[in-house]
Amino acid sequence: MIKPKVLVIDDDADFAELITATAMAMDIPCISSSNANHFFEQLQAEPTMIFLDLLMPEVDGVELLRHLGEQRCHARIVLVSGVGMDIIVAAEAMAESIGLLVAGHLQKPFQIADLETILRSHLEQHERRMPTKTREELLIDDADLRGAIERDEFVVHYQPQIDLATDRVVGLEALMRWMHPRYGLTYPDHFIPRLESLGWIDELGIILMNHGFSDLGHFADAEEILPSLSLNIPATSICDVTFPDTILLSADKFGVPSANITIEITESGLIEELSKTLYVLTKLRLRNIQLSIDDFGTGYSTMKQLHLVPATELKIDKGFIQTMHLNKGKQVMVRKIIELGHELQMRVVAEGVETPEQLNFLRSSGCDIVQGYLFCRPLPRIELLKWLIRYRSQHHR
Ligand code: G
Ligand code: G
Ligand code: MN
Repeated sequence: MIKPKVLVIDDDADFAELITATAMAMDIPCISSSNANHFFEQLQAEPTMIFLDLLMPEVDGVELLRHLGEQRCHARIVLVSGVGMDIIVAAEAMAESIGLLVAGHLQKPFQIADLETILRSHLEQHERRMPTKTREELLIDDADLRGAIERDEFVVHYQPQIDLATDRVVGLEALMRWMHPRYGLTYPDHFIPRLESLGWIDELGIILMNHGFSDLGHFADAEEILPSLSLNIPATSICDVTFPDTILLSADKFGVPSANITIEITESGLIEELSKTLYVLTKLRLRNIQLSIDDFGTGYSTMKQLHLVPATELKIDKGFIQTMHLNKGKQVMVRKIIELGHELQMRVVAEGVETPEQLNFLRSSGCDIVQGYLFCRPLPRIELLKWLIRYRSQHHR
């Protein structure tokens, strides 16, 4: 029996067959179910994508979503339905609110091309993350993590940020990976939460700074202007009053001007800890370190809190960018976030840009800077250097 990667649940045999056949033609093993029992049996095979019909005579799709949420299903979900767009959007929001990953939707009758696009994005997602296993499969114990810090098994990958006005690379986001002795390249979701709960995340921050600042010098040679380096720092580290001195010392050691450093803090972390972090944030800004509100749009900041944060940059969460073609409401949000950022004198960065359509929309909406797989994946230093040289020769002769 094949182990399905894609699972379809739809009472309409024609649609189920269409999705199955299209997936199989793309070499993606796929199985369909028309009833809930069979569907949950197939779920044991841990498919990576699920096409789910919202409206079926016996079970309703929202009920199935709730079960998937309870089972902590990791598959990316695509809602398929003939119901109105407003209902699909509400169902998507509901799925996301219970921790499911929504990859998009298909409104019946849909174009085969749209189905293929979703399936292709699924393939790419998996090629990219192939070395990584699911959270349950990776057994990382605390001693491994301690050893990783001591042996410096961490590597930093960099993803370019492009200024839409000039097409130049103006920034690089540093993203940590762990070269695990047994599992190979391991992504942050497998070790950051653990490091945070062990209280070792500040040590990772220092490793990140030292790698990042030392590498930045190499990138300077490939670019006329020194790009800025964006570092993801958890709000808990920003509560530490010694943080500004730590980062300035490290920057100084590697000759990195403070104006070329951007600290990214997630919107939710920032707002929860605002009273504790304002001291450090103000201190960083006084020394001209840039401050970015990451994953903007996913937290719950109010205008009152937002205008107090001395941020220089707003980073629109990739969740908005990646689904905005499906959702007029998200397009409005993106445009309004850009306006809001500009009104508050911040530059606005969009992350997770994957398609030319997304890029065009962002350009016409006045977004300043873009970042995403459309341009470049996060890459190791040497690979990024090659990319920068190629990009420059293509864009700025
Ligand atoms: O590529 P990606 O899987 O790297 O990153 C996943 C998440 O991990 C992102 O939300 C990013 O903010 C976070 N992350 C990446 N690198 C670091 C890091 O060095 N420190 C912290 N605290 N978070 C990081
Ligand atoms: O820190 P933050 O949560 O913003 O982390 C950015 C995350 O987004 C990293 O995990 C990075 O690898 C990922 N990423 C960067 N560009 C893209 C993209 O175009 N598509 C997707 N799906 N993820 C991206
Ligand atoms: Mn980030």
